[in-house]
Amino acid sequence: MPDYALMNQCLYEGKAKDVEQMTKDALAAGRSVKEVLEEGLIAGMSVVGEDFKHNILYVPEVLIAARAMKAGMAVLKPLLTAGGQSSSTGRLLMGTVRGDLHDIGKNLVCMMAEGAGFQVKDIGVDQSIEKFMAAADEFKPDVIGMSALLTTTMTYMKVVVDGFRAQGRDQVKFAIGGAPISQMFADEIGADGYGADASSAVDLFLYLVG
Ligand code: B1M
Repeated sequence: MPDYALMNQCLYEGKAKDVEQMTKDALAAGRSVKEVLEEGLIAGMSVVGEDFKHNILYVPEVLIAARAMKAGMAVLKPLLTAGGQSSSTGRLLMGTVRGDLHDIGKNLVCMMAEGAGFQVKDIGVDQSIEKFMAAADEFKPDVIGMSALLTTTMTYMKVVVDGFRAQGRDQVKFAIGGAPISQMFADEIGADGYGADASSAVDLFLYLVG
């Protein structure tokens, strides 16, 4: 059994190389991607989040922990995206909304959607409605997924949904997610659904492309 407590501690301390190696070792020991992701990486990041909230950790330390998390995710990426070669399930445009720089959760959603066969265009963080619209014009997505981690940026999701609807672009579906997002908020802003985590986000995308 991998020592997930140690892996969480290494992530907390931002030891990217150790996290990367432990992720490889856990997979080599036959542990599932889901287990390694949830118990090794996400669990470590939750402790970071708690200590960040209580001013035990500050932005620089959290950034370093995020880098370690990404090192582990890079090992998992080929496995999470495997099986998506046909890319015929649907087209997904993903971005984190304006003012928000958090991208770890969004990246996971993108990887898992790719693994489910979606063609994914990730436009990155801090994206304005103009950027979503320009990318949608070019990529012609079935679903637009938006991520927000801050209570101050989640309201921008409504700006994007309203902007598309105001132009009569009703055929594209909107899926939203991120730590402060709920189904109630999705209903409130007229989004087509909410994903609590990356795998329920993919279930939602599949449902939306019907
Ligand atoms: Co920030 N941060 N942060 N941060 N940060 C939070 C979000 C916070 C909750 C921490 C805390 O106080 N406990 C808090 C927000 C409080 C609030 O708004 N109520 C916070 C704050 C305050 C801030 C700053 C304002 C701090 C400051 O500067 N004083 C600042 C804002 C910067 C900005 O964006 N403008 C800031 C900065 C940062 C870093 C840059 C240091 C770093 C981000 C690095 C990066 O992403 N590249 C960071 C981090 C790492 C966090 C925490 C610790 C971890 C987030 C994370 O990656 N989690 C976070 C604490 C927390 O969330 N508990 C925190 C792991 C990830 C797998 O989970 O992102 O939730 P998550 O994604 C999940 C689901 O939410 C869902 O699926 C994912 C996988 O299961 N999901 C979707 C996400 N997006 C989806 C989209 C979908 C569907 C599902 O679309 C359909």
